[in-house]
Amino acid sequence: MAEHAARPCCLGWDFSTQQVKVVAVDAELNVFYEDSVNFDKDLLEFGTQGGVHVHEDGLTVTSPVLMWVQALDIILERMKASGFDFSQVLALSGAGQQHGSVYWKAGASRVLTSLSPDLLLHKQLQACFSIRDSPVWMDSSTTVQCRRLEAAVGGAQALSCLTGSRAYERFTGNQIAKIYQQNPEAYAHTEIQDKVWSQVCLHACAPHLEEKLGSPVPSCSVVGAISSYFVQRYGFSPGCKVVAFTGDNPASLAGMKLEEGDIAVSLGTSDTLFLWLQEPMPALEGHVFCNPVDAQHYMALLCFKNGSLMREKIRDESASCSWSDFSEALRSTEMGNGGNLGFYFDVMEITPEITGRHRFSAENHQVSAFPGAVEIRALIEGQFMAKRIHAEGLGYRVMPKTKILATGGASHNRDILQVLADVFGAPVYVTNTANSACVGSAYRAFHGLAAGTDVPFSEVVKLAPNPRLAATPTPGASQVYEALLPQYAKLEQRILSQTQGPPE
Ligand code: XUL
Repeated sequence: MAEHAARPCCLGWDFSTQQVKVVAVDAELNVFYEDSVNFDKDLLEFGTQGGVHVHEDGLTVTSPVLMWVQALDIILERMKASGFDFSQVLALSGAGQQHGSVYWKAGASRVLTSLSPDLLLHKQLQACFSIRDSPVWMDSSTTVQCRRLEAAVGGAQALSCLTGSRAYERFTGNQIAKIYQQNPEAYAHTEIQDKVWSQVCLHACAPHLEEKLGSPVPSCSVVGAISSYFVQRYGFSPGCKVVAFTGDNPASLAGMKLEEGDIAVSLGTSDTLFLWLQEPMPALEGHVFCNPVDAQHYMALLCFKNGSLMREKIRDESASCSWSDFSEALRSTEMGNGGNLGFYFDVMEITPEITGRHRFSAENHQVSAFPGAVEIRALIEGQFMAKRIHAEGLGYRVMPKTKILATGGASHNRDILQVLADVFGAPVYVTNTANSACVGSAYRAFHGLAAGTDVPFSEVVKLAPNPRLAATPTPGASQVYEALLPQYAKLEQRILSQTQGPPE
């Protein structure tokens, strides 16, 4: 099509749980093409729900690896049919759902170097995988392997110091350990490409694992030129560069243009925090990952399960099911809520592992109820204080240039964002992140092109749309919350010690 013609661009791919998505971004950083294939709707023959198969044990969750390959075929064929000019693609990069793993069978690299451009990929890669149902991030079947891994490295905190996270069922090391233990033949026939890993973790997972992995590279590395298969079948230029792919969370951080000291807060069904970290302090909660746009730094991820779920419940109970009454309650109560603090976890929280509702008066006495407006402010202040406390627990510090980027359903509520700005003492911006992993991958492709010249990522994405300012801290907010934050942290510890047995 005419508008696709003759525009030098980069492609960003996102292989997510429910779909594969692509965007094309031009040199002015405008997205001018996007498409997606939804696994449940467009690839009915695989019979997935939400892109996955939940097995009978309720713990094992996998996706057919060939479904992902076929989705790539479908998108590329559609792009070709629409007249997309692949010869203009300077570079591409991408992201995948984190922790999903693919097991190339010994000999697959030979097949990959001799692909016929006359056939679709999924026809040629049928026999190339030693495991056809790939474990994905929703899998929680590897508790045994998790405990073994922690024991092998000297405990959960030791593992976190080594890798950035204690053992989690969905993480790939434990998934590989399970495959080795339950299906040694498939493991033996697996070849995995180049990375370098912690020796003690490698040995704790499975033997000869390092041979199947290779050395990790900075995320902006060009890992090679595109395969001749894509050049011949789709008309990519042979010089089109492939920039290292990353996880969907790091790719979103890039897509949101997070910078040093920034924090992204996604206010959805559950709330998620991405932090830019300089000096991480790995802990028993949250995850520290490599930073996808600055190899010297890190990023962290924290998940809070009781997000909109709780906000909606309290809205129904204390604000007559009305968001405008909910907002009015926030406006009519003061910062700090007169010292009243609340913890609202109707489902077992992840960060921290607490359940139930716990309310405390200014004198630290546990009380069973608050007046409606106090309840609403206690919920919102409590949710944001918890975020700040747990972010700081991982080494995060608010800096004078800190921006908070808010996304997700609750980011449309200005009064909620005002509390966020006040609790963190930093301005809050809103941004559209519908495509952030995909767009972030295209930005990272541009960064990969520029990386040889040491241009920082922030310079590469200078022209990309900026987030919109939504709230700035109220004068006096920092004094209020500096006094209240230690109080909240202390009460959280008190609840934890009352609701949990002695530590293992
Ligand atoms: C992060 C995680 C999920 C997946 C979603 O650790 O498991 O956010 O990355 O695709």
